[in-house]
Amino acid sequence: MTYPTFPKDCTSMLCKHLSPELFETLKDKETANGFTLEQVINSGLKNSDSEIGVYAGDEDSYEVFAPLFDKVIEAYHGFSQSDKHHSNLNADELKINGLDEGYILSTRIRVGRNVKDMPLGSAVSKEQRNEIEERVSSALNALEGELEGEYYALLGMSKNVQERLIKEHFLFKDGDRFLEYAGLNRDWPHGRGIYHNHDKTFLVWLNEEDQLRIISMQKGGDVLEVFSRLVLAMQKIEEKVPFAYSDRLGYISSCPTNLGTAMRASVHIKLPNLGENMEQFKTITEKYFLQIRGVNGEHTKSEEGIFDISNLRRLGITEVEAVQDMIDGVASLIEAEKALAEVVK
Ligand code: ADP
Ligand code: ILO
Repeated sequence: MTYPTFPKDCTSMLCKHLSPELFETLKDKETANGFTLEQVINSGLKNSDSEIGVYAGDEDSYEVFAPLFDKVIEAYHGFSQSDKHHSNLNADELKINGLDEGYILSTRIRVGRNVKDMPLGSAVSKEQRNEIEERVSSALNALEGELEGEYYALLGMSKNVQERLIKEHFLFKDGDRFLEYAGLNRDWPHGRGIYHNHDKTFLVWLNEEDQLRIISMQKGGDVLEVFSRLVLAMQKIEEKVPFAYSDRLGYISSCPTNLGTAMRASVHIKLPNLGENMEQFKTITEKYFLQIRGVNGEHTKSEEGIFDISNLRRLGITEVEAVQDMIDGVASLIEAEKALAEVVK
């Protein structure tokens, strides 16, 4: 492979950080599973509008290709090579700080997880992926109480059911082009599926970008209830299925943006006035380290003034701090929206 030509307007972290010199030092390296630089950067090369552009194939990728990944990790999370990740799941430390919960349409907190001693999704074989599905779905089907529910494999799920679950924000979409070129859609739909409890307030996605996405969600703005349910679920699942975890980087994920807590705490919220004042909107989201997504998830647009607002950083801060970023930032957005609504009255 020779040094790639990036389009002039390319702004991804891959274009920014993969210099010709760095490329030369990494181009012939591979991980213990045989994952190469070409595979790490393929999604970013094929999708020149990527924001990040790199994926890991295994935990070893973060070591072997560290000179590239560490640059991306530092730029995204503000986490340097000498930093170490820490966890804190104590819901009692969360401060609601005057958040007007009535303003929030729905709250969702998810974490990504991958199975210890298995390659990540980009490098996993079909047999390994099926084994993961079998191990994890058995553990999930044994859950009790509020978490009790059923696993539904994508293979054999009717198109109608699949589309309804996606529209209601419960299920992942298929055909994502970023995942496609990362090798994460291989053998689709084999090994993929969704588990949910009877109320659909606790869900687990299997073998999408990460091997597990553990999700707690409900209507309204009770962040504490959503967080507490997620923590219970994470702990119950980890008792049965050990996850890939590094002392330095925390939970290991396919995309470097999800390392550490692998947690994204989001609300769906109607902010029509801020939506018309993007400069003010972005000033607040930058101050509180928040990300703005559209109403149907990443790479989608806002509809009817509804936005998905979540914490941006996931590594080098604890789970409590990640959720606190979201709470404080959303409280500030709500205050700004109310003030703008008064002006246009
Ligand atoms: P992820 O959160 O796993 O990174 P996406 O951004 O693609 O992935 O979101 C997955 C789904 O979750 C989408 O349908 C999205 O609309 C939905 N979602 C995210 N946050 C919320 C929320 N607070 N309330 C309801 N649905 C949400
Ligand atoms: N590879 C895509 C998405 C990056 C961040 N989102 C995740 C982890 N789903 C890009 O580089 O824009």
